[in-house]
Amino acid sequence: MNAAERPAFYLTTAIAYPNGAPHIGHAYEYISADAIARFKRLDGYDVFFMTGTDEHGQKMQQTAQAEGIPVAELAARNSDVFEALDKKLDISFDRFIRTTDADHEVSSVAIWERMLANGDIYLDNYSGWYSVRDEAFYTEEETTLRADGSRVSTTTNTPVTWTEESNYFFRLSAYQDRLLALYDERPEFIAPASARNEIVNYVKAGLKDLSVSRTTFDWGIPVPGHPDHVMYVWVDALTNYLTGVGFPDTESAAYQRFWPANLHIIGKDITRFHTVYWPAFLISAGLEPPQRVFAHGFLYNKGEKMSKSVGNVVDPLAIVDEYGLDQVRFFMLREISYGQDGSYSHEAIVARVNADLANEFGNLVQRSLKMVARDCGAAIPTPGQFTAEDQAMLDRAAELLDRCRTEFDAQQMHLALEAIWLTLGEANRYFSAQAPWTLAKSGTPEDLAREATVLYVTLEVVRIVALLVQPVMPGSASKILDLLAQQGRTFADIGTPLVPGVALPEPQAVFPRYIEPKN
Ligand code: ME8
Repeated sequence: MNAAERPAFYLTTAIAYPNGAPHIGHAYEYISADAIARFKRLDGYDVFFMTGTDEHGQKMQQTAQAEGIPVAELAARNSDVFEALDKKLDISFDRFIRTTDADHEVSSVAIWERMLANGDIYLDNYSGWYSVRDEAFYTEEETTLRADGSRVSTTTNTPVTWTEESNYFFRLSAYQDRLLALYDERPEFIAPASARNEIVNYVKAGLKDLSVSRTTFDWGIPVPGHPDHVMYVWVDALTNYLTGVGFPDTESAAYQRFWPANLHIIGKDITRFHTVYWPAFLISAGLEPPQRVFAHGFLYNKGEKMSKSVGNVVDPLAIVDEYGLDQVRFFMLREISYGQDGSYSHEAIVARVNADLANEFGNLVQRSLKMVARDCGAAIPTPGQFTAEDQAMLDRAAELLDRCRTEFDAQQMHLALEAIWLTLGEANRYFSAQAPWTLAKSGTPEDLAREATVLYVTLEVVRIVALLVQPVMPGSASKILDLLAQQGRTFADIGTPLVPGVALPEPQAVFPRYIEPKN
C-alpha cells in the first residue's frame, strides 16, 4: 500500500530546552513516543513523528550569558547533543525541528497574525511573578514566600521574580467555556484521567488573560510590526507542531494529511500549556485542536528527584552503554505504568534484563533454535497434527495483536508488554511440559515427529512475540526474526505462519544476562 492509501498518524514529543545536556527524563519521553510511532507504522499507518528543541526564551539567554557565549551558539551546540541522543536511542523521528529553523519563524508570525485578526491580542501593562526556570507566569496565590524572604512557585519550587512590562496579552479568559466544551465533547483529549481532572478543575476556576510578549530581552521571534517585543517562548514553542506539517500553508499536502495531530506526548509538568493555552490559541487562529495530549509521569532516581546539586543525575548515554539499548528501552516501558511516575535503579534494570529478557525470552529462543539446528536439519520443522495444548498455545499467541493494539492506542505500553510476557511464561511452561529433549532422546519416529511439532509451535510463538516487540526493541527483535529467516515483518504478517522446510541460520544468543562487574 502506498502512503496515500494508509491512514495518517501525526505524533510529537515535547521539544526540549537545550540549555543543558539531556537527562533520562528526556530519554524516557523519546523512547515511549518512538515505540508508539513504530507500532503505528508496523500496523499500517503513514506516520509522521516529530521531535526537536525549544531554543528561544529567557532561560536560554541567561544560560548563554552565564557561559559567556552567544545564545545561538549554545542553542546549536546543545541541540546537536539532543539530536545525537535521539540517534543513539534509535528514535525513528521524521523531522527534528529547531525553533530557530527559518520555516518556524514564518509559522509563528502567521499564528500570531491570525489570533490578532480574531481580536484576541491587545497591549496592556503586565505586573506579576515570572519563573525563568519554568518560563511561566504565576499569580501571587500560586507562589510561596520563604523564610529567607525569597519567593518561589508553589508547585515547581523554582524562584520567581517580580516583572512589570508593557506586554501583548492573549484573551484567554474568553476561552473558558469553549475549553470546557472541548473537554466535555472529547473526553479522550487529555489523558491520563488524573491530568484531565486537574485541568478541568483549573479551567472551571476561571482563566486570566495571558501575557504573550516580552520586551526585557530579545532572544525570541519578533512580534510582527512591533520588533521591540519578542513572543512569549511558549507561543512559539507550541507552534512547532504546526510548523512541522507545513503551516501556514493550510492547503499543503502535509497539513491536509497530518493536522490535527493525533497525539502530543508530553511530561506532566507541561500539561497546562498543552491542554489550556494550546487549544485556545488554535481555536482563536481558526485551526483544529490536536486530538489527544498524553502526559507521562516523571522518572526519579531510586524515588528521588534528580538534581545536579544532589549529584544523582543519570546520563542516558551512560546507561545505554552499561546495559544495552534495547534493555533500557524495554525496562522503561515495562517497569513504569505509563502516565504514572516511575523510578530508575540499577537493581530494577538488572532484574528486568535477567528475568524477563535473558530467562523468559532469550532462553526460550536459544533452546528451541538449538534443538531445531540439531534435530530438524537446521530448517523450520514440519508439524504433525496439533494437540489441544498446541492449539491453545497458538491461539493465545494469535490473540496478542488485538490486545497490543488496544493497549498502545491507550498509550498503556506496559500493559501490552505484560500481556506479551504472560504469553511467554505460558510458552515456557508449554515447552517444559512437552519436554522435546526427552522426545529427542527416545528417538522413535513418533517421538521425533512430536518433537518437531512442539518446536514448530514454540517457534510460532517466538515469531509472533518478536514481531510485536519490534516497536520496543527494534534491534533485538530484528535479530530474532533473522534467526527465524522471516522476511515479512509488519503486523499484517502475523497471520502468516512459519513455512516448514525453510533453512535457518546458526542460532545465536540475543539477550545476554547482565553480570555484575567484579571490582
Ligand atoms: O518543558 N522525567 O522542555 P524541558 C520524565 N521546552 N520526563 C521529564 C523529566 C523527568 N524527570 N523532566 C522533564 C520543556 N521531563 C519545554 C517544552 S513543548 C512545546 C515545550 C519532560 O526540556 C518534560 O515534561 O524542560 C517535557 O515533556 C520534556 O521532558 C522536555 O522538558
